[in-house]
Amino acid sequence: MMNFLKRLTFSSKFYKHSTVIRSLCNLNNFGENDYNFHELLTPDPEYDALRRNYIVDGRKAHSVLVCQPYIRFPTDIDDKPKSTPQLQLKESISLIHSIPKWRVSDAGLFGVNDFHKPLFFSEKTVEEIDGRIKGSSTTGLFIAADRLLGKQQYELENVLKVPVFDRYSIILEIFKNHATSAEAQIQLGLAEILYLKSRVNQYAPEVRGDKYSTGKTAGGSGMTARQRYRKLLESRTKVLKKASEKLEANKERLRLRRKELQYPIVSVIGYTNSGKTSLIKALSQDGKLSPEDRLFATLEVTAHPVKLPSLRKVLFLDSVGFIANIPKELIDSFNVTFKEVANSDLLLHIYDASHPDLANQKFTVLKTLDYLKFNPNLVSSMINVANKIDLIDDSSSENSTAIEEGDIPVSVTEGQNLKSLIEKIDTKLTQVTGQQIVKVKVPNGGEELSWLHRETTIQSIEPDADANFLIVRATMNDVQRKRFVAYFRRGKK
Ligand SMILES: Nc1nc2c(ncn2[C@@H]2O[C@H](COP(=O)(O)OP(=O)(O)OP(=O)(O)O)[C@@H](O)[C@H]2O)c(=O)[nH]1
Ligand SMILES: [Mg+2]
Repeated sequence: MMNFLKRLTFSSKFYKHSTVIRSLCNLNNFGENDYNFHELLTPDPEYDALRRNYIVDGRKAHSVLVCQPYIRFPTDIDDKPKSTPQLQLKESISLIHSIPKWRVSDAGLFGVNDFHKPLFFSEKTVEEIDGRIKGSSTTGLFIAADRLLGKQQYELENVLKVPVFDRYSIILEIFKNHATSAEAQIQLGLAEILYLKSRVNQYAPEVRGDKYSTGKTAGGSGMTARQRYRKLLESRTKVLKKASEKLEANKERLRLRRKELQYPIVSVIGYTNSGKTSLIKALSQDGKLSPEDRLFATLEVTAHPVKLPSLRKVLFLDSVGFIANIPKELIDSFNVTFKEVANSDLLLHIYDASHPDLANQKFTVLKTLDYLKFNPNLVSSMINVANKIDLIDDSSSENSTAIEEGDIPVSVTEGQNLKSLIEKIDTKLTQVTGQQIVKVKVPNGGEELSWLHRETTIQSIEPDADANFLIVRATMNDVQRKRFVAYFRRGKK
């Protein structure tokens, strides 16, 4: 297996453009030299205080009681596959474990009739939660609903005397811990502001004043706390939007240069923790990639070169995973990342075939692609990869039957079936790009070679048995192939 993988990766022996490609691959280096993104992202003490008060105080390690709400008597019939409250609770616990130093002190399911009560839960349930907090080491409460109303959060914190988090704020905190590049930080910053705006509007910060006032600029400004916070958020939004536009422009430049060089882009997408980074690491042998058993380990887009069996060179893009029940604002904030993925030649959808909530995860991925308005042709040509088959022990189990015909079953960690997958990618790329690797024998140092250099992407050049000739493999579409034949075989026209 290792030999097979080694053959797929770049061999510098006859690989002319490798330096160019490597520099093109470094997507995080998107012009930071000519535009100081990091200066824009320098911490602002007042903003940080606001963030800590209204989202999560990331400086504190918390022991968290995870409350998974579920509707007792659901009435709406939709086409969504039914996840169970137990599975949702499991995912909520994983979210907490994805924040460094946080742990789960207690967890449970709590039935509700709707999500609109002033304290979110009934008074009786709040009493029960209060008892569980007092009887444990709990320092924070995670109500695993997409989003709480500001007032609900405020009232609950008043009664229970611990900070209360919703799903949106917990995901923001996980992102914050993984956002190392300017790309991730800009997009996360925009997602945070949307959350903070709704909090500031709903909460009446004046009321929270004593507990949450940042103190510093209150005196003498003549503004209420709410006005001050709004102003702060508006000015930060402007700065981040400008940075985001610059980021998008740089990405577009990078995309056009790649297009010129005719390197097809294969984006690996899928539910968080399904094995996207692991797969790209296995195919590219890129030692810098580090898969982790955490949700949202990867946030920004990174590109990784791979040479396929046809000797075609492609770039694999790794990026952020999808998750169910995520507020739309959070997806919208990552539009630069998703735009880049949407501009791929081919999508590889990798799913964890051993996961008990598989149907729901697959549904979430398709729904998200739909929401992001991905080109239907791109979605219909997507290759589905059923990963982690090493964890399915019974071939008649529900999960194993959920692998649909045409999906490629693999185990990335065991290196199982990756050869079939890579061959399928190669064939599919020929279909979707119309480009083929054409092998031609040309005179050494002749005009044909210059033409190929100028008009096509040369994949490799090897000496022929006859020293007067070279064997060249070049990527060409149909038009280029016909022009080459017309130009050199039938006389120059
Ligand atoms: N058993 C098993 N585990 C796997 C396999 N592929 C990946 N994993 C594990 O699954 C976990 C998640 O892998 P990643 O590659 O980080 O997943 P990801 O989709 O990039 O996750 P995010 O970036 O967080 O969205 C890691 O602990 C991997 O070791 C597989 O084929 N079998
Ligand atoms: Mg990853």
